[in-house]
Amino acid sequence: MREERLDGTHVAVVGLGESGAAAARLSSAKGGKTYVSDLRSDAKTRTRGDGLRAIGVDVDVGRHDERRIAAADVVVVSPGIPPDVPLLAGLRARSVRWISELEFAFRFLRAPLIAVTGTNGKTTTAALTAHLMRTGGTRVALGGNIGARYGPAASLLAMAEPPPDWFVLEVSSFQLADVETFRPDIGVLTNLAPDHLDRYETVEEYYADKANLFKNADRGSRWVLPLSEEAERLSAGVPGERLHFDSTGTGHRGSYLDGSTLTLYLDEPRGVLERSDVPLLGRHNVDNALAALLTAALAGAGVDALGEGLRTFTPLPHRLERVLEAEGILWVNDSKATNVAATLSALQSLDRPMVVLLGGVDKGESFHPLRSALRAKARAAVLYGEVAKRLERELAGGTPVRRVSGGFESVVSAAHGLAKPGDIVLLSPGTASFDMFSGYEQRGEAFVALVHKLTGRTH
Ligand code: UMA
Repeated sequence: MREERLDGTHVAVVGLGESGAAAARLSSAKGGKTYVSDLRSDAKTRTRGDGLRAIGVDVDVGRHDERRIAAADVVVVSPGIPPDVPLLAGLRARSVRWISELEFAFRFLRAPLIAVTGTNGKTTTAALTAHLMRTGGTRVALGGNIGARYGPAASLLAMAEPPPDWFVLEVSSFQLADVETFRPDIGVLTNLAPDHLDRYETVEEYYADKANLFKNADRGSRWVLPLSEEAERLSAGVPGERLHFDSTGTGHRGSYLDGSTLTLYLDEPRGVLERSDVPLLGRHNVDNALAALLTAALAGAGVDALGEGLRTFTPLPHRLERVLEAEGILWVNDSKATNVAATLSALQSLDRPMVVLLGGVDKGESFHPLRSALRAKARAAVLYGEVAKRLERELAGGTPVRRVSGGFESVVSAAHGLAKPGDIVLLSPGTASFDMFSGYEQRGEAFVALVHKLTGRTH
């Protein structure tokens, strides 16, 4: 049910991160009696709390008032809070139901919605879809899980005045976990692979949350799906129109590569753009582009706008980002690859000999799955950081490796020394960066700066 106002309704928001703060703002703007709490009491959380108090929200930092939360009419839980924390266990014991911030925001969205989920490629697909639609003249509000750098949390978007023509939301499994009425007009599933196994006990549980994308499907729903067994299984029997994107098959309704042409097939096949004119590296990005163009077409974008939008899209940093080409060597920043699956996907999707930079924190994940792809594609791997010794043991006997201790500059410079004209130097570390950096963004930025320095190019 779509809501207009919350006057007199007691709303308790759990968590005061981006999404909790956004939900509290939305609740307050709609007249709800709003209470928000967070176990953290660091300066950032306190400052956020002060900002909300100023608009009349009750705020607790450093504690949750469980009885007060249990007594609220609506309880909104932030996505990063695992279901087994004491507060949620307590609420469950009292038979209190809660909803995700996504569900809460959805109830106030006053324009059609595209929701993009999947294990990888969500951010690129959501951002590209929004860009293609804007190129066609549609007013689009982009946000959700995508992160503050690219768009606000769903609850802030829901406050947009006047509302846009379309909302495009990136949605995570955590946000889909506690939805009730959530129903996108167009739902996009990029792909499915195991992930977040620190939160879910089994892959099935993770997929089950993803399947909530389809929970309120009806005959008017439209689905943009990959041609994969898992996606078919997850969406089996779901009502609505189903269209597929696939870079390997051809001829199905949806989108595909016809030779080297990205092709849209709704009423009849229409060539949209040559692969070489799409400024995105890597094969998996062809799938992301096919998903985005199909979605934007379903939302009304014409073939000319799709071609123009694909050509003019600025790739997002840290995701197979082309840094520069110098001395015949192409430098690629894939710092967002913080797990082995992401690195594997990068290796598989590039087609030149490579020197690969691997390393960072030891998260305990096995690196064995990288061995054959490295052997097939990599001239050498440069290993660094806390996990370097284990990497060296697990990759022994395959691709030549060089373990580098010392700062990141020596790591990048070792890669430079090993690369030959025609090669790619790929930073796709396969793990987190916290032993040397504040996060993957800082790691990627350091890489880009060092590449410019080493090649003598201005940044
Ligand atoms: N907390 C409590 N009590 C507890 C446990 C936690 O109060 O018992 C508090 C924490 O101290 C924290 C808050 O609850 O302050 C939880 O915040 P959060 O982790 O939900 O983070 P937000 O800042 O609200 O950011 C979230 C998404 N983060 C996660 O899902 C982990 C952001 O996605 C998203 O951009 C933002 O909402 C806006 O929608 C980030 C992400 O990494 C980018 N997502 C994951 C991914 O893409 O893989 C799912």
